[in-house]
Amino acid sequence: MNIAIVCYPTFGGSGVLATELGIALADMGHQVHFVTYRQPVKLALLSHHVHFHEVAVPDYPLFRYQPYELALSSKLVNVVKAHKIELLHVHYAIPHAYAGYMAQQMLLEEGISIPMVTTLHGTDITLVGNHPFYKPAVTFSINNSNAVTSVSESLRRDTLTHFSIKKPIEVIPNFIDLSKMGNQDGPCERSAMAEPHERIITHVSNLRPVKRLLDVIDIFDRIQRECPSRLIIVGDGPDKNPARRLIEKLNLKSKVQFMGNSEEVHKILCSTDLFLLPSEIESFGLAALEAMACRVPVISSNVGGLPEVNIHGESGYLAEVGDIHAMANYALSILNDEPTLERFKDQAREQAQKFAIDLVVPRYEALYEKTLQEHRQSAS
Ligand code: GMT
Repeated sequence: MNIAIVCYPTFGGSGVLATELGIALADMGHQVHFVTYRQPVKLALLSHHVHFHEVAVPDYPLFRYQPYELALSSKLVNVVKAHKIELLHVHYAIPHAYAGYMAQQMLLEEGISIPMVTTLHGTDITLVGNHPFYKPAVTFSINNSNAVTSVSESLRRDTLTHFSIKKPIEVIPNFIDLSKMGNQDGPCERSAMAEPHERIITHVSNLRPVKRLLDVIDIFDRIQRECPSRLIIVGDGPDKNPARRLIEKLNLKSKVQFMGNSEEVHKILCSTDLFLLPSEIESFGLAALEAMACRVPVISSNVGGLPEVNIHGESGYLAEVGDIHAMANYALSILNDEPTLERFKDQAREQAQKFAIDLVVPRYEALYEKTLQEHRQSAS
């Protein structure tokens, strides 16, 4: 099948997931065309089956805001025609589903009819998409997609609660390639990050307020008072400076390391003992799944899709948003003794196996086939 995938190419769950999906589909023999404004960060290698088409938006003095949707939909029209694309798969509704719909309409004028699958990832529904500025366009784009998926049952419920949706939404969870994550070929460089007697705690995110980075620091502060440990923060974003100030205030500077954005998170996770994700909102928590795949137990909040990923008392623990006391206590109950930590590590990896790439990607493939078939039937 010739498939066009539209996604954000940056660090962030939806872009990472879309890229991994495209690579997996290409390995299965499909032709995959990524259409976005930059080569996705995880798309290191292009091949006979993986292609990248850049959406360029030329600047013009009249524009206060560059019309990205326009450029994207025009690019989609050109890519569909040039590469005989049979199906569009857009990740993150804003503005991708809207641009995809416009491309479909333009193509129809030329007698080309192709279906569009929209995957909802989280903030496109719970945070950004829910805003009255965007809501009518998001509702319209979802209702006019040929098929809609969400990455968790919780996100499906949120979508149906907040939007007037007339389409069925299929839950296809995010997935993980266990041969890449948690299957380190080289040695783990633990000694570069901590002393042998110290535990390593890690947080990975885009450091936006919804991730509650300050809670991460507070939880770590409580942990390190009872259990010698270091905190590694991977990612970049607006809460970095407020976090630095809190670290200074709590006198934790020598114990916390900022690593910036990394394409090799697995090299940090392989040395990690515990992962913290105390988010305010989280439709799935791909970062938690990546940690679990690397045998790292997770302490998270209990919001959104997190309880579907992190199982309380098995792969880690969950607590109410903002309950840093409970999160620190749960963390210490895992870290304080070696057999418990080892048990949680094994259980975390076991839980991650339920989201193995081989189990999930065929569900997308089956959905594409079903959507194509229905589309052909309705056209004839
Ligand atoms: O976490 C973010 O804000 C980034 C966002 C994205 O679009 O990359 O993540 C969302 O999609 C991920 C992949 O499906 C999910 O794992 C994240 O939970 C979700 N983020 C939120 O819901 C806040």
